[in-house]
This record gives sequence, structure tokens and C-alpha cells, in this order.
Amino acid sequence: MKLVIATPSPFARKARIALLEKGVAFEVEVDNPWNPGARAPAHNPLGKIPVLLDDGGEAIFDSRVIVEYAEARWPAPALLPSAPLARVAARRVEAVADGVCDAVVLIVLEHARPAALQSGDWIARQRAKVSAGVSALEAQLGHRRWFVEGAFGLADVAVGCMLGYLDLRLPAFAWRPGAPRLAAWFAQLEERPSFAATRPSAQPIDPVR
Ligand SMILES: N[C@@H](CCC(=O)N[C@@H](CS)C(=O)NCC(=O)O)C(=O)O
Repeated sequence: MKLVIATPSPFARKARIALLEKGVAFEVEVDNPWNPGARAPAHNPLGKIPVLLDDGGEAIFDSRVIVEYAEARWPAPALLPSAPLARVAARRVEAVADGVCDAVVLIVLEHARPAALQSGDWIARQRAKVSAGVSALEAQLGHRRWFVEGAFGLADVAVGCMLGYLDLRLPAFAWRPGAPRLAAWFAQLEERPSFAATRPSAQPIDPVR
């Protein structure tokens, strides 16, 4: 089994951590979906990573589907609660975290365009989503140890991957002063073996015009 990733991608990291937490054996193939010669379009019509290639060669994407697949195939340890409404709560946290990542991706792509083509309004709109998302997660975490049902799970994985991506791609975005509980929580999470083994790193992006 092979997981196709990009080294900065929070979505790929989420899928990778889910598999690591479940103790599944898999290879990692590094792609750069933004650049010519990317492998992603051969597996996913949307040209996006992550893609999980199962032992039969079937391509499973996107990160949410990969997690669902992993939960079904390797149920223990569970990353999603079994109670339907608790599952919804976990997925909602994931939706906020993934949405912040989407906004950061759009900011990064905008910054990669020639300066004359960049839109300050567009960047400001995406930054507002990042701020609102981080604030909402700070409020939701409160004094809890984990986001949902007192147990580590997908919601925690998704938020941790989002914060790691924020630090990588927008290092000047000072989110910690406004989200001190999330900051302390994230510092501990980063020491977890699955997080420590998957630290994100930058890849160059060809300018998109
Ligand atoms: N919703 C998708 C998002 C995946 C995604 O946006 N991947 C980015 C890298 S972080 C990508 O491959 N983009 C290439 C493109 O849009 O052409 C998921 O959860 O897997």
C-alpha cells in the first residue's frame, strides 16, 4: 500500500497520521501536485494529493475518504467515535481545520503569482477565514484535553495538521497570543510520535497565473 503525499500538505499529513496511529504498514511517495510532471493526476482526476493506493492498486482520495477507509479496514484504534452525533462533532472540527487549510493554500498560491496579479482583497478574505477558524477552535477546545469525547481522534489530528501547516506557510501569522490554550495543546501534540515523524516541510510551487 502506498500513500502519495506532498511534504507541506496538511491533508496528506492527516491521512498519514491516521495510518500511523493505526499501525498500518505503508510506503510514502512524495509528489508535487502543483508542478509539471505531477503524479497525482494519474490517480485522481482532480490532480490532488493525498491519494492512497491500496494493495490492488485502487486509488482512494481525498483525505476524508482515506480516513473513512482506514476506519473501516483497521477499526482499532478508532479515530472516530462510534456514536453518530459524536462522529458529526468530530467531522465538524475537521471541517473547520480543513477549511482553514484551504484558505492558507489560496493565500500561498496568491503569493506565488506575479506581484502585479495578486489581489490584496482576496488575501484579506482568506486571512479572515484563518483567523475565524483558529478562534473558533480555541473556544471549542476550552480546557479539554482532546476535542471530542475526551479521547484523541480525528478532530485532534486535523487541528494539529492545520496548525503545523499555518506555522510552515504563514510563519508571520501570530496565532498563538490569541489562542493560548490551542498553542499549549499543540505544543504537546507535536511530541506525539505520529506527529513528530511527519513534520511538514516546504516544496516550491510554480507560479499560477
Ligand atoms: N479536500 C482535499 C484537499 C486536498 C488538497 O487540496 N491537496 C492539495 C495539496 S495541499 C493539492 O493536491 N492541490 C493540487 C491542485 O489543486 O491542483 C483533501 O482533504 O484531501
